[in-house]
Amino acid sequence: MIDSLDSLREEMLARIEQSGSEAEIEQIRVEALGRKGRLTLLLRGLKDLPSDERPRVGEQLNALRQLLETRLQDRLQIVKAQQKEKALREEFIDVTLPGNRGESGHIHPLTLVIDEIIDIFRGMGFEIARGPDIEDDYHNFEALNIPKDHPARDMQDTFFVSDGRLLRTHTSPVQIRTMESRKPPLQVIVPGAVYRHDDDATHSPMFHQVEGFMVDGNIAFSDLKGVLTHFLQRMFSEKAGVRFRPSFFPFTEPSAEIDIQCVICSGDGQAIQQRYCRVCKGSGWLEILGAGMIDPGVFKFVGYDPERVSGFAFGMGVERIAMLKYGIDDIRLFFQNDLRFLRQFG
Ligand code: 2U9
Repeated sequence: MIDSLDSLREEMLARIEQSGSEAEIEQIRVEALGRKGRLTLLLRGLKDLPSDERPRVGEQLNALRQLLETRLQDRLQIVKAQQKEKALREEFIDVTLPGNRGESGHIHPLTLVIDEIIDIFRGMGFEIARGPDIEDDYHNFEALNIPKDHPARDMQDTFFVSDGRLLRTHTSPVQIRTMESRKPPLQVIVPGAVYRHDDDATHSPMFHQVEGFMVDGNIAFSDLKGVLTHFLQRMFSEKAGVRFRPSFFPFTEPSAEIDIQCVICSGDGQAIQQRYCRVCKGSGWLEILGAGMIDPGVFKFVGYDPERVSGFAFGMGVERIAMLKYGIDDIRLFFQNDLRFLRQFG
C-alpha cells in the first residue's frame, strides 16, 4: 500500500510538472482526486485495512491529497500566466504603425465654382432662389418676351416633355416666379441646372447657370456695371480689365456682353512661348457674362409698373467659368465622374 502510494505520488507530481494546459491539469486532477480517482479509491479502501494500520496510512493518503491539490493549483497558476504572456506577445499591436486612412470624398469642381459665385453675391446682399427644372412655356419663354418664332423655342433647341411642358433652357423662369410672388426691392441670384439640345466639347445637354437680378425704384445701368465688375474682379483677379459690349437679348434692353481680360495670357493675346493664346484665341478677352436692364415688357408680364420700377439682370454659364478658371478644354470631363479628373480638385 505504502509502496503504491510512493509511486502514485512520483507519477502524479511528474505529470503535473510537465502539464502545459488547463485542460491537461483538470484531466490529472480528475484522474487522481475525482470521484473515481485513484487516490479517492485508495481512501475508500481504508476501511478494509486492519485497524492498527488505518491511522498511519490514512494520514499519508491525506497528506498526498493535500500535496496534489496544492501542486495542481500552483501549476494552474503558472500555466495561466504563461498563456497570458504568450497571448500578449503574439497579439501585440504596434500602435505607432501608420493607420489605414479611409478615403474621403470632396466637392465637385462645379459645386466649388457655384459656391464661390454665391459667396461673392451674398457679400453684396443678394439672396438665393431656386425653382423647378420642368417648366411651362409661359415661364420659360412667354413672360420673358421671347417671341413665338424665336429659334430657342424650336424642337432643335429645347427638350419638350409631355403636356406642353419642357426642361427649362435657362434659370430665368425662377426670376419670373419670384417677381410674381413678391414686390421690389429684390436682389436675388438663381443657381441651377438648365437643358439645351447641344452636345460637343464646349456644350452639354445639361449644364449650370447662375442668373441674378436686382429690381427697385431707381436701378440704373451704372448699378449693373458696379455689381458685375466687382463680381468679376473677386472671381478672377482684382487686376483684370473688364469691358462691356452692346448685345441683344429679348428680355433685356439695353443688353450687354461682358468680357474679362484673358486669365491665361493676361490680355496679351500673344506669346506664350512664341504661340498665340489658345484660350482667348489671340483676342486677349474672354466673354463671361450676359446682362442688361430688364425689358419693360417683362415687368408687365409679372404685374410690375415699368414706369415705377427698373432693374438689371445677368446670366453666366458655370461650366464655362470653371473651364476658364481651371484650364479645362472639354466640358464632358465634368460629367464622366472619372476620379483621376475629380481628385485634382480635392
Ligand atoms: C428675367 C429678366 C432678365 C438674364 C440674362 C443673360 C443676359 C445671358 C447667358 C450667359 C451664358 C446664358 O448660360 S448662358 O448661355 N445669359 O447672357 N441672361 S441677361 O436676364 C433675365 C432673366 C430673367 C426675368
